[in-house]
Amino acid sequence: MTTFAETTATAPCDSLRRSATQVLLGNWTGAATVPSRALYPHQWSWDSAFIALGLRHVSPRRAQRELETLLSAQWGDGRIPHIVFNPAVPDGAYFPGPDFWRSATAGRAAGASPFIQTSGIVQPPVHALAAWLVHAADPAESRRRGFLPRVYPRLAAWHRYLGGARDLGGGGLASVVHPWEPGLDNSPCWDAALARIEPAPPGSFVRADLRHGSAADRPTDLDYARYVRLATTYRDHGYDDARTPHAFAVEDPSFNALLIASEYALADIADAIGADAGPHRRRAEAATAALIGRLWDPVDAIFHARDLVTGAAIAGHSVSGLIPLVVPGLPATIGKALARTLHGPRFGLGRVHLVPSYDLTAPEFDGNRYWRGPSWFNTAWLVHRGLAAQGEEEAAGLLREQFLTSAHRSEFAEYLEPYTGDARGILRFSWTAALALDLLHAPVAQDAAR
Ligand code: 9WN
Repeated sequence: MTTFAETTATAPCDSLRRSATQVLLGNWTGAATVPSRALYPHQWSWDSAFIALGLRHVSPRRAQRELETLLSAQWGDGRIPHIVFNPAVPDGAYFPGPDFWRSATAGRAAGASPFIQTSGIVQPPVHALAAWLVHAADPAESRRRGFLPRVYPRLAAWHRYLGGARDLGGGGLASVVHPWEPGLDNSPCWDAALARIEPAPPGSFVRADLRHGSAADRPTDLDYARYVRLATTYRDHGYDDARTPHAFAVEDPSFNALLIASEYALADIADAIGADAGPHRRRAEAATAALIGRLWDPVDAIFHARDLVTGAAIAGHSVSGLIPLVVPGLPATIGKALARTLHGPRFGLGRVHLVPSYDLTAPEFDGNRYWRGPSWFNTAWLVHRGLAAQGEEEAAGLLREQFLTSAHRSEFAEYLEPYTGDARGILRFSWTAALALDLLHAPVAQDAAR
């Protein structure tokens, strides 16, 4: 495997920094950044959090704006929608678009904006962590603009929604109700749960994604038919979590780990603005105990998602189960066990490119198809941050080096085939560029350890 220094003969850092910045400038719409001009021409929730982490090194002010644009589309019940639609983009450029979600009408009772069109589902809560790190990049500018006092109430409401209406299992964890919500859309972990869903009729929708990439790299038509059915049912119940008969309800390790890391960030934000940080720290501690109690598997040495419809743990080994490495205060025994799993045959750290999204040894592994095996840059960034926090500096350094090499060589690909490192999905993908800028800035995630 060639390294970052070898693939980029002269001034590798400058060249990478320049091209990553160009990607972000090219994908900026004036108020936010699209993940990709072609495939994803609107604003996505967890993308914007990752993008802000890179933008903070280019323009802290623009990073703040990125997050505040997203937060301006927050619903009255606290949810941050997973897509904020850009009205200037033609209908049909992305499916499912505003006509499908109908947020202003179907989401009215849940407090959706009458003016800003959004989806009705959510994505992982990386936002408070991103807001805190954006502030830390330039505290003086942040204070001058009153950034933290403005975003704090919205971020707190977002966490209250997840900890309240979304604690469907009643055990202190947030649930996801659609495979798009954990962000790892077609993970094999969801196969059994999705198989129970009656697909929407063929021909009742038209996919836009296949115009921009190879069908072999994307979810299947049958996956889409089930995604559409689940979203339709939620919409037709007013996006009301209590009223919707959720046929897909899962406690996902990564989603909850990010909520915990963000809850600690909210405590830091509260301290910085003179609010009471105590409730945030207590909630983070309670959620950590719930995460370990409900999802940790000491035999497999990984966190497994839990299917709330059957009540059973989902047996598959997904990168999601490693991301709790980012949880501040995770017991060291669990951190060490996760690091061993990462080096083992299922994830092959150092022997493949980055961290595969799914178990390399499983029959369902597919190195090309989206979240069924390919390595993604946002999960690599999270695992890198978690390893650094756990004191696993050598592994963190290796992953950082691989990240920068692959990001540059692949032209900021959306994801990679883990064995060859070949680019998959689309190129000039925003979070790949943003997180490369972030890793370029600091040799290891110095702010990861608490
Ligand atoms: C559905 C935007 C998003 C990411 C997700 C990724 C993909 C959308 C899609 O793109 O999902 O939300 O159309 O496939 O799976 O993680 O946020 O980049």
